[in-house]
Amino acid sequence: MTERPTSLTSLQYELDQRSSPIGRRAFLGVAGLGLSGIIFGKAWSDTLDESSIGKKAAELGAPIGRWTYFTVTDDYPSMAKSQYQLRISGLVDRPTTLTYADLLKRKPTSMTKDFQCVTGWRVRNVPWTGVLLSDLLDEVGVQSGATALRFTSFDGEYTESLTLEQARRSDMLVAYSMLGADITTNHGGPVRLYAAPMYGYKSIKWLDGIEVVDRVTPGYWEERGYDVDAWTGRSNGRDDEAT
Ligand SMILES: Nc1nc2c(c(=O)[nH]1)N[C@H]1C(S)=C(S)[C@@H](COP(=O)(O)O)O[C@H]1N2
Ligand SMILES: [Mo]
Repeated sequence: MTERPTSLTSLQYELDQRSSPIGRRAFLGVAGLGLSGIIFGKAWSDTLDESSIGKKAAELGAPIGRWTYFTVTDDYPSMAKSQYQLRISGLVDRPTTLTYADLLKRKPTSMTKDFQCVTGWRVRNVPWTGVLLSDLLDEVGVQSGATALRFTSFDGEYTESLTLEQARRSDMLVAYSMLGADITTNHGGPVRLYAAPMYGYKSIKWLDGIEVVDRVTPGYWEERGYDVDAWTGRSNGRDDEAT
């Protein structure tokens, strides 16, 4: 298997050995997937909450709150802003391809919210800026019969989904800035999704396509056992505070 979060630190790896999210169903879902299966597939330990992760991190002398980059391919695909294109297709009145410059011309929306991975780490108060998904949907005109979105990544592997209702929320962002700067390659730049109320796996990196479709197609991790509706604190058997 080629799936592996290549930059996973040894700390994160050790923590994830103890702190993966969910129960048997997902465990079975990820079994046999190689390293990513190991990392995402261990049973959740009740004794390891966020603060004990912090304590463990301190014991190991490693920084916590440090962001862990993920990829399911062998690398972090890099793309110049000048080359970037976002294709919006499917059940829309006006199929559209937007460049990076086109996105910057649209009304910006900013929000500051936590980022929570389903494996347990959380980064607080992250500033994000981009274009609201709902603004883009209004622009292209969603046709009747559409119920969901399917997202693709230019890493060639990762996919995600949202229902149309979820996508129209005011905290679903096609983001080009995070932490006060352009989104870096490792974090999924130049453009990624930030699905604020959901676990990090919904926030697809290196976003290159949004297809409006008539049914939900489970995304990469969802095919491997994670919940399709990924609400923080009320999915995947977890009880984190909401993001
Ligand atoms: N294309 C792509 N998007 C992805 C992932 C990935 O491996 N590939 N990992 C997901 C998961 S599980 C999380 S927690 C976040 C991590 O974002 P980061 O790498 O910027 O920390 O990205 C999500 N989006
Ligand atoms: Mo994650």
